[in-house]
Amino acid sequence: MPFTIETARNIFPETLAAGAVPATVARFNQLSAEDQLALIWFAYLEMGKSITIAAPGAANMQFAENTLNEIRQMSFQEQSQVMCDLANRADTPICRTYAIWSANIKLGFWYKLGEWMDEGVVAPIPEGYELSANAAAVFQAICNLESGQQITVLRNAVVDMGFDTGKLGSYQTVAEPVVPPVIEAKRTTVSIDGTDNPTVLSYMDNMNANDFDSLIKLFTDDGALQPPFQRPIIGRNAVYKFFREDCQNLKLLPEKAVVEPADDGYTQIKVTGKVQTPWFGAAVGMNMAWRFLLNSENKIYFVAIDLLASPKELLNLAR
Ligand code: 45D
Repeated sequence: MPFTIETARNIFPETLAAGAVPATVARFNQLSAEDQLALIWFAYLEMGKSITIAAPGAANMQFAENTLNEIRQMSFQEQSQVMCDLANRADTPICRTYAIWSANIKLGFWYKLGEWMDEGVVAPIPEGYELSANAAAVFQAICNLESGQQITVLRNAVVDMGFDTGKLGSYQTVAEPVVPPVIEAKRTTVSIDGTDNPTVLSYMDNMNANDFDSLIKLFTDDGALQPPFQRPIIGRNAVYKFFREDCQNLKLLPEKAVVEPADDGYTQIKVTGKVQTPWFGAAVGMNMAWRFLLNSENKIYFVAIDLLASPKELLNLAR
């Protein structure tokens, strides 16, 4: 039987993803807005002791600037209300504006608010704020995660805030401008222990070079990409849009792979290795797997990207 996207999702079923991430985010989302904000504040301070986050570039901040300035002018009480509204996914103009921003713009927005909270320009978490027992337990759970999982919890918490885009009707997303691809002379090439499949190697090299036009040509028209903890993004156009909006300046560091034939002349390849985000650079290496399903013409029909449960999983190349 030929593959469908749904059956393709099950290749390499032994792959153990970091289930602690969605579980922690679900517990976080049950908390009151006040607890959520205080908890992220404490988690952010705690994390800041060991890793620093890179300041977002100007190109990244320009779209959030008006909203940030609007918030800056408000009283402390109004500012706290805006932050609670975001956590509550309320229907307000700011929550609607926020909802259509790319993940990086949302993160840059909070980065700035965090800075302003620190400087006393934006309402701080009240001195002596005590987390509820549940919130304290979630905070502890976050502290116990490895750093790659911690930053994913924070990112997912931020991305989930704001008005629900599902209730917006038709809308256009707002994302930072696409940077030009790295020039030929400055490109790097990966090598992977266990495969020299040209499609897989080009996937890594093109992503590292921000060359999304070349990257997308590696996919079939109906091909799909499944980001960590998400449903697959299906079809060349949608995947291309995702690359341009959410995948700039990543660093993929694949290490090992296993290759095996699948039905209908397809080939399945599992690669494990590290990924760095521009927000934290080399300070955080996320343990990742790529599960590729390539058709007989060596085009990508499906690739899933998983955040792994532990470093031990990097060695799990079971078929
Ligand atoms: O609420 O092959 C305050 C794909 C308190 C593509 C705050 C990929 C109040 C294909 C502190 C102010 C993309 C899938 C908040 C590969 C409050 C592919 C602020 C994978 C919120 C490999 C909090 C890429 C702040 C991956 C400022 C896995 C928090 C990328 C900031 C992963 C948190 C990237 C930040 C990750 C988190 C980035 C900046 C996990 C960034 C995380």
